[in-house]
Amino acid sequence: TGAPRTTAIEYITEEDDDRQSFPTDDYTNITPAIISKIPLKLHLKPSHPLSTLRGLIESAYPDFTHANSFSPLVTPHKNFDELSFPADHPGRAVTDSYYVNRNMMLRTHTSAHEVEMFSKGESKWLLTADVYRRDEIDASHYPVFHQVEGARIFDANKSGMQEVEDDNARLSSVLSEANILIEDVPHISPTNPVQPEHDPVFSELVAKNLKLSLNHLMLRIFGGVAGASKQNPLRVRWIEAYFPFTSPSFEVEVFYQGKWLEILGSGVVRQATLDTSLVPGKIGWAFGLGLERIAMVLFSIPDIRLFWSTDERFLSQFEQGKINVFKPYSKYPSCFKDVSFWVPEHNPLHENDFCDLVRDTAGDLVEDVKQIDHFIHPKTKKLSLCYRINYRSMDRSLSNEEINHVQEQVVSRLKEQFQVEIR
Ligand code: FA5
Ligand code: MG
Repeated sequence: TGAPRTTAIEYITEEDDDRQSFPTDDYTNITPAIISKIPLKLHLKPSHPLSTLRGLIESAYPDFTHANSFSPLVTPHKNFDELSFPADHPGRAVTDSYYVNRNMMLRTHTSAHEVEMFSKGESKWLLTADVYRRDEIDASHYPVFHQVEGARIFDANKSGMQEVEDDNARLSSVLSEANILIEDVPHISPTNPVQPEHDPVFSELVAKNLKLSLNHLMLRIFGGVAGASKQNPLRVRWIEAYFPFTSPSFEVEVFYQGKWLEILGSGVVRQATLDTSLVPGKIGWAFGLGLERIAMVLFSIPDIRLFWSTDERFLSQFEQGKINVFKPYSKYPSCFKDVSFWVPEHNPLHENDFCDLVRDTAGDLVEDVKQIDHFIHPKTKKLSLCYRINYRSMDRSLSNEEINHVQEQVVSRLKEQFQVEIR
């Protein structure tokens, strides 16, 4: 894309003032707007809803190691290869992930740290962190969000499996008393197979432990606020899924406020991951859960940008450890601007490139971006696109002048970086 090719990228590392810089190359697509999010660590900000939710999840796993200060800069090897992603997986593309350069990227999921954690000898752990994905712009998508990864491994032998069975008995008895209704799928099936390296009996026991453990977590998170009762139990639905680094794999959805809400991905850890971690003779599970979507429904937060607000009218409403309903202070008027242009044949423009340019120019003043027109000129075969950018501040009224100015900057950067011809 249009990022500078020669200057180094600087960012502030975990050890506060320690600046690191990286050379850029043809993969570089990280923008200043994204770099500015790295030091914010909302999951650790006291009283922030994301921090409260992290704490609530950690309290459900008191005997697990809790890690939450891993740097988001990882190698593509760590984010993808260590987790058995194929070489041609779409997630690797510069259109989908943020690269500092060919050898360094922003993690797209917390699974990037699985091998690191297992290699340290950790057998029960949670890891919370910010993750980065290039995506569309609307009320539920933001290029930075937060995940909690959880994992547990056991000895793949008789005594390890006894440990699993004991834990399963304990969790089953807790759940049998609770107002929870679970729609299950088989632990193993032809479309969600046991790994060839695994004893199917062990794999089933571990998958069952994963499900019991997460059903218990859903009860911890939603049981209180959902006001579950015998007549109106909390509904949790298990679905077969696919991830390159687990098999069998599952997704979990929770029925909340009349809708099924996707909560997490999970599964029995691929043996290749444990082999790479140099922990032989183990079998276990992992899950990865997104914090924002859960926090939006728990705290009634209507727009994902609000998590990044520095407005006291937002921040002062929350208290660490407490789940309360957010009261919107005001909804300011929105204003949209359209931009239409011809895309040059030699320089195709991906929708995520356009969204990043808008995000980098307008920051959180942009509420959503939609493509409203797309056509190919019958004679010249040239592609024409029209995007509608919806501007709205969450904190104040915007003047027409201010929005026009931002829009002019969007247009001029578009011309400069992508050589488009404005219509
Ligand atoms: C993953 O990221 C896997 N690493 C999860 C996993 C871990 C599977 C361990 C197996 C074992 P996925 O892309 O589906 O999977 O994201 C996991 C969760 O993150 C989703 O269920 C959702 O809650 C959240 N999530 C994903 N994309 C977004 C987004 N753009 N905005 C907010 N939350 C998101
Ligand atoms: Mg998913």
